Amino acid sequence: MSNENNNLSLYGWSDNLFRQKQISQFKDMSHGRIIVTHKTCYEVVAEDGVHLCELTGNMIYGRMPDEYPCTGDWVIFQPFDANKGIIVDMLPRERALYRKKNGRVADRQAIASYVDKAFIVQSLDDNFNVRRAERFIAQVMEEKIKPVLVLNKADLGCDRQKIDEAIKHIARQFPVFITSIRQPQTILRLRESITKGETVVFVGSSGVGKSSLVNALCGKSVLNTSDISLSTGKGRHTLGGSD
Ligand SMILES: Nc1nc2c(ncn2[C@@H]2O[C@H](COP(=O)(O)OP(=O)(O)OP(=O)(O)O)[C@@H](O)[C@H]2O)c(=O)[nH]1
Ligand SMILES: [Mg+2]
Repeated sequence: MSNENNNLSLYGWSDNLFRQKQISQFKDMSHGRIIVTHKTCYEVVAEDGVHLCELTGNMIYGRMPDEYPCTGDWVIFQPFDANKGIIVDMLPRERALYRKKNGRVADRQAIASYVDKAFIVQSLDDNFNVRRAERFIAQVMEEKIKPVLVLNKADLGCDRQKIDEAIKHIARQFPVFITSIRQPQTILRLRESITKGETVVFVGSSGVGKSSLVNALCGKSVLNTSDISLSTGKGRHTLGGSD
């Protein structure tokens, strides 16, 4: 049998995932990828469009907080009505990022999975901190996700020589991009580093420009930035693929 889901391959569907699905008792149902996580439901992109899905009882009870589906997970669902569904199974998760709630490992929550690259964003002001960047790099590498350092707000007039010196040990091993949403050529270079079908996430402190960078990369406003509202975007996680 072969995998013929051409459009989902843009979202990362692979022969390996196809084989994993064949092992599930629900292998004859639809599959798709979670693209947005709401409080009690999920938006799942499937071959025939996006379905708003809830979890079946089996998917809710007896699970640890980090075992609940998250954005990026591949799931099997039973479609019903137009564009609705019930998630009945989840394919084994790989390359995930987690967040510790209340600083406790036992309370950790998955925030994104099947991530290929993590753009670790800092802004070139007080936020710039080499040790923090190193910690993020170590964390994403543990999950076999490729780290990329993005130093944003280059237009603020930083001391480039000092910055280059501070990060040279990182730049020897990993890609580093110096960006500004006000300098289109820096955004172009960042975009060229993302390949088709790849899943990338943006991580970093609030206000460093993650949403602005995603918007600049997409060439349109897909996420709110703090200029517009401080409270929007809750429950959504920035998970950008290329297209
Ligand atoms: N000068 C300058 N400002 C920028 C740049 N990128 C983003 N900003 C501004 O920084 C502020 C925060 O940007 P956001 O994109 O909302 O930051 P964020 O990282 O998404 O923040 P959270 O969503 O809170 O995590 C906004 O006012 C942006 O306009 C840049 O390259 N240069
Ligand atoms: Mg944001």
